[in-house]
Amino acid sequence: MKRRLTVAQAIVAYLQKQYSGRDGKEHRLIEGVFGIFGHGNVAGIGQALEQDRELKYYLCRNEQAMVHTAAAFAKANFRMRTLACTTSIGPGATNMLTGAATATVNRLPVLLMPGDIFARRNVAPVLQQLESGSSQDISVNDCFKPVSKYWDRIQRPEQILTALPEVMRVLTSPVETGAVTLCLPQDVQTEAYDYPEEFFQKRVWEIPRSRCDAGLLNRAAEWIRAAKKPLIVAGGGVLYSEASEALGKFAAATGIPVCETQAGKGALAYDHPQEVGAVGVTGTPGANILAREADVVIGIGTRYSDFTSASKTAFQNTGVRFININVAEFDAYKHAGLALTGDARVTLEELLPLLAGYQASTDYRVSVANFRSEWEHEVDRIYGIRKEPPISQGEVIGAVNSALEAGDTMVCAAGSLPGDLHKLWRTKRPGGYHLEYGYSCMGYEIAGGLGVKMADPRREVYVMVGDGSYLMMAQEIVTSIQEGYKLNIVLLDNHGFSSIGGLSRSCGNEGMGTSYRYRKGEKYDGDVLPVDFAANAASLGACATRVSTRDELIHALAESRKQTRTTVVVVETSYEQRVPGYESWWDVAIAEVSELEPVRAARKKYEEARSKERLFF
Ligand SMILES: Cc1ncc(C[n+]2csc(CCOP(=O)(O)OP(=O)(O)O)c2C)c(N)n1
Ligand SMILES: [Mg+2]
Repeated sequence: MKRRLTVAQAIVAYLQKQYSGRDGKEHRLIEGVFGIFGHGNVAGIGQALEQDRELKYYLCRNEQAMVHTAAAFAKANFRMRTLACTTSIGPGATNMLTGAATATVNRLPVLLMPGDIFARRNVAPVLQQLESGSSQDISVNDCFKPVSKYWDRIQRPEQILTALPEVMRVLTSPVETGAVTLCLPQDVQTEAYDYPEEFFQKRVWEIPRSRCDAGLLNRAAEWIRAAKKPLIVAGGGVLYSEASEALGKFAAATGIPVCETQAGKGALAYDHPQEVGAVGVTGTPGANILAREADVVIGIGTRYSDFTSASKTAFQNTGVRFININVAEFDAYKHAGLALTGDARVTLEELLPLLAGYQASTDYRVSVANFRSEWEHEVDRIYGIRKEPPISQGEVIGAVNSALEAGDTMVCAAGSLPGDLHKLWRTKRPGGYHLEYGYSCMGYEIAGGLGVKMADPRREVYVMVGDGSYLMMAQEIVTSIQEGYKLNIVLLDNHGFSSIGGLSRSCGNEGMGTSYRYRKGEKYDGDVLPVDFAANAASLGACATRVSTRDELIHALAESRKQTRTTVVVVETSYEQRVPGYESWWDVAIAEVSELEPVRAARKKYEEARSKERLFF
């Protein structure tokens, strides 16, 4: 039996039959398709989506944003489901590049289908075509190659018979996943072919729980038994493997403390007795002191970014050894680790019996408990700051944290918020803390919040966004209103880039280009720019309020929760009052020579700090 369809119709028919499966549960893998139409897709994929409504179509405002929405949707679904994205050729396509990089860096599955120039070629150059004198086999879509985990261009209708299964394999591979780009020349999209009927039957892509080598597992148990100061670093892989319960049991049974990366935060609830909070550049004092002294570090589902490793200065014990549980061999071997290549949940479940009778020493467990209670006091102190307006960011975080119920999710991505949230946020359940900090992409916040809401519309989603990020990409408020996916957006207006301003000053400079003030001669030293964020949000259709005191903020958050459409609470916050760093450092290279004394002083300190960077062999 054959079905005569266009390439676009066949893709749409195929995608709706693809499922992911794990632990006996099945999920429709591609929940729907976001897209903006142009001549490169309207008559192809657009036509197919319009005639076959099984695969739901969503309109967004910006192609970069829809990729963030898809990635956030996938992250909130622990990578069991995702969304596809269709664009026209040229700028519509390349607008997705930043989103693709964000998804790939964060190891999140997204399916991108940019339109492409005519395969037939005779009408070239078509509108928006990049020409090349050295090859006709080139288009702007070639830019997606380095940011995609799979990249293909369909030149003939029958090619999708072999391309689409590869697309699905990569999307559902816990090791390989990331952005998958399928370039669709605009003429090929509309060409018909007799596709075999079986191609459109339901297919379930089982996401395996791969098991680690038994010998290596035994060796890991020996290393842990011999350890005096073991420490677990929980990364995003713990969440994607849905291994929180297994980790909680492992930590409770062994007494080994657990610290968390940005992607791993929420792996354990903040009140779990072994949970010592954020580690690395934006870590808590306890976690960072434990990391500095640890003799065995058990990294679970972490890629050891510089924020986690404090630019390779976090682990200072001369004899430190790493045991890395990771589904990706690539990550498992990092830091010369004993590579337990396998799924986090089953590996923890199989490792625990090998540690029967083992407990971290009483002294060690007491010090963990002390670090925990000291940190709780510090969070209370920062949440409890009562600054005159403009109020402090720490207070705002405290107020928002109290406004959330257990099932809700907080979303953020860039600026000074991620570091403060990593330290201060009290996460109640896995998935409750959603930070895009692999790419820390300004503009992810609202678009990402939409994806999180779509993943489970029953929950309240709180988006925390700086004024800089908001100005970069706020337009998906319109999409949230059109689709009826309500977001609670909290906009922290500190009139500029407090994060980069602080960084600039710590490097001996004066924070050039980081404040939203009028130009006065050479500098932006004038009055604050009169940007009215509440009016801006209201003009997009949101329910917007402006507050200045903490009490007003708490009231506005309560009101916002009751609303059925997207709300934006704008709160002015202090540019200067910052949450400090604790026991850590980040390598941002400082000018080796300068006319400015503060830069020379910063360089001197930098060289001292850098001497602590380690290589592991
Ligand atoms: C797309 C993008 N461009 C630039 C940066 C570099 N960057 C990181 S934070 C930041 C400023 C963010 O400003 P805002 O959202 O107001 O947060 P604040 O620093 O004030 O907390 C910049 C420019 C980035 N992370 N992403
Ligand atoms: Mg700001």
